[in-house]
Amino acid sequence: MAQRISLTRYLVEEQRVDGSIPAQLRLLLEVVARACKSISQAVNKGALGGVLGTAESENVQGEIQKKLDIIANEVLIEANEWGGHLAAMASEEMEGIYLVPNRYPQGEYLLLFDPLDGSSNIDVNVSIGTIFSVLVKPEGEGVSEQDFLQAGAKQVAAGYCVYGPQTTLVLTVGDGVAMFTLDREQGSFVLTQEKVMIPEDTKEFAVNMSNMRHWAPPVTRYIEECLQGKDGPRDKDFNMRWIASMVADVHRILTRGGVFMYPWDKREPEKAGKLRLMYEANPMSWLIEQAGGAATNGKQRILEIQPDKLHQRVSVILGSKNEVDRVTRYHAEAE
Ligand code: AHM
Ligand code: MG
Repeated sequence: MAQRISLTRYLVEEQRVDGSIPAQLRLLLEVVARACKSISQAVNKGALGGVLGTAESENVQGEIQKKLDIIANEVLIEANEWGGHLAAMASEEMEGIYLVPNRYPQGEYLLLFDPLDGSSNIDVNVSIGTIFSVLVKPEGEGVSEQDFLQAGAKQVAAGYCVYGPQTTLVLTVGDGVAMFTLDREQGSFVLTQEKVMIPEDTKEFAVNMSNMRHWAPPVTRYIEECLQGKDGPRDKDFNMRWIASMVADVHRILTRGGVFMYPWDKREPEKAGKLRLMYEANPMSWLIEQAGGAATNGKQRILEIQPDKLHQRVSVILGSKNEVDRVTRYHAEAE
């Protein structure tokens, strides 16, 4: 039987052989994975665990929180605050940053997460996930929100865990993308794919089509051409998928290619997009680039955007390189 490589062993070897990660970062990633395991348990229990439904609260973006949004946020904080590897955390579900309490040692890393992505899918038993991103705290005393405002290109680790028919953890530390499947009997994540690569071309797009009439012309042009299929300029038929969980849509793209878009739309023109730069777009964009794909906001590489606030939103186009390049070119041509 082929040897099974656990997440722990993978990380130790990344540390030892490739030198991609220091020991503190390895510890941090193991703790995040442990938290994901525990969120996965809660997700699995569903109605039996009393975790479905809405909580009586709103998050900072004015969205109604689900019970699982809050549970997942607490699990991640409790798991990560005592280990000594972190200086602070930031979450889609919390208004300000969370400082590691004084009673624990302070580390040099900053952890950002969307604890439960795809919240609208929780109650209907469709795949959801956790997305995370790790930055290094800049030199200097204390830690402030400003320390988090670093471009995605500065990430030192990023990943997500998708809670679907299987629980899969997908990770990059800048040395390609690796996927780990949760073995529930052993209670450990096992390496099931390494050096994941996305095909450069695709015939599959993912976008919420019900927003089409609100998009900017370059996005409409791209989708209209896809819809014309063999009879149009693209000369091939396209397929559409939309799970409404970014984790699940990105996971499909990492597995078989495709293009994912959540573009700006004119209903709320002052908002750059729906998705959040720091918790969703940055980690996913780095994973996609590490797998040979591309990610832009239509005009600029997402990883190069300099954030000016923690909960900043962004327009997202990511996936198979040639398609992302095409949508980006349509934006340039429209200018
Ligand atoms: P959430 O973080 O509040 O769950 O929102 C993000 C989700 C993404 O996972 C997904 O791509 C998108 O919102 C779905 O939006 P829509 O409801 O327009 O289909
Ligand atoms: Mg969310």
